[in-house]
Amino acid sequence: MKLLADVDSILQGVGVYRDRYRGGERLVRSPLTGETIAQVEDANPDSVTEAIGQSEKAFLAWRSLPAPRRGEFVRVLGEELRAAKTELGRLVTIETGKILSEGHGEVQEMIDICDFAVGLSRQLYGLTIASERPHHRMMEQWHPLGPVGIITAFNFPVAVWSWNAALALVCGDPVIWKPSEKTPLTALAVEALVRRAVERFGGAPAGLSTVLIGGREIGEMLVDDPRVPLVSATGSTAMGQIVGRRLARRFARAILELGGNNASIVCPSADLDLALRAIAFAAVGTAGQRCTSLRRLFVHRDTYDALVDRLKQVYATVQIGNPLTSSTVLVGPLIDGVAFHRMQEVLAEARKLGGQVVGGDRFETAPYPAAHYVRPALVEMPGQIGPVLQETFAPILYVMKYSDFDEALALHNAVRQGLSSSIFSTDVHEIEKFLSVAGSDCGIANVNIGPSGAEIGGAFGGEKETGGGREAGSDAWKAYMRRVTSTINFGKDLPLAQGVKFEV
Ligand code: UN1
Repeated sequence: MKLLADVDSILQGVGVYRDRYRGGERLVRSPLTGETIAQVEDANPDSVTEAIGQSEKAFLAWRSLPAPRRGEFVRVLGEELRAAKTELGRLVTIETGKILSEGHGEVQEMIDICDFAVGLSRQLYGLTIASERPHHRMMEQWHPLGPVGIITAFNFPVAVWSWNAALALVCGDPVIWKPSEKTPLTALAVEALVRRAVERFGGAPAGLSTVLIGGREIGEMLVDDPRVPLVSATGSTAMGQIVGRRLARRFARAILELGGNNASIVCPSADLDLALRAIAFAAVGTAGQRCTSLRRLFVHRDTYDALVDRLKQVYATVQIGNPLTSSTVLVGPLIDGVAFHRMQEVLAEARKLGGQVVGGDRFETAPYPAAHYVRPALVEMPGQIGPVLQETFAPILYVMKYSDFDEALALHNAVRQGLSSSIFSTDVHEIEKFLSVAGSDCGIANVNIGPSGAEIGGAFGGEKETGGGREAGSDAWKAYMRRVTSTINFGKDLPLAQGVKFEV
């Protein structure tokens, strides 16, 4: 009952209309207690088609607004997010189960990308290129692309939307968002904040930013609609394989951010105090439900016992529970029972293959039988086999011993995913090798921090089965625009490139 009132007051506070979260057919549960906290209505196929049509119309108006003016809209949105950070962060916690500082951190990530995008709105630079022909000039321009479909996962229910939306909006593209069916409330809260920003900004076209609640069918409609030139999708590799193929069929663009199986290497020279804290945050933080969570740990045999003993202490003492009722909790629940059962299956498989498992059991002292709290699992594995090769969205850390750095590096790269990675070392040879062409094959390679918790300034994404997409910082904006290369002749002759002669 208390949670229900909490949710109601947050949603009312940010301006969500009550009929958006009461009386619908889709039940929304909080993983904190397992109780139903709202009932939302799915968008129907007609409304999806209509929303895409509106978005297409909005594009024609929005693309003609100067980019810095579009940046002004994102600035206003950032202000709305700042003002609502406390409530929205709490709602993230209620809907995903992550601890409050991470819930608030997620909203901070939204604010940060808005700030980044505002600056970017004056920096959508094209190049001027030297032409080989006399009295000619070459240049490129970046133009808006069209409506952008955004499909997001439950674990970062609002930040991942904002990485895409803030960039897309300054780039001149309307956005259509299908949030995870597990986390529609945070999306509705963001929808209301966008509406406030639209009202304050004045002059934004209708349909600039749309939220479509529902299941896979809605995502499929976005993926298949020729009016949507780009879809950014975050989720499992299995999902990405379907989305990527379907987009390719109609030559649409994809930004895919899929599974990670992130590893760290702990070298003999590592600062173990620092490594221990970094590993704990990356492996048990967010209950192992980040795509950047640490899942594989390679520890040098000289350091192995010392580090693993201390890790076991952390695993035995880390506080698990409802983050709303205790400020010292560091590990919240898993998202649902499916995730819990999958974790148990995978641990059973690991045991069968010789894995020594500490933890991983259901955390029963929490007074919520319908919720799924677990002790994070530390699994000493005899090798990189079986479940170590796959991503399980749960707090399972596989630990493996190594003797030779090159062997550890080879094992590090010998998985199909390529999102994030890190090394703990103070040896410049090892560090530089890890970052070199022959080093980590991931999109993110860190030194003396864990693989998770990236800032928005860098491009976020990974290689191989992670899908290759890049979002947020650096030049990720280019994916949301189309490039036009122009050659301009300001002379009176017509010299042809490559010295071709063609006299008529
Ligand atoms: C995700 O789990 O999908 O780097 C994104 C991180 C966060 C984003 C994770 N900034 O861990």
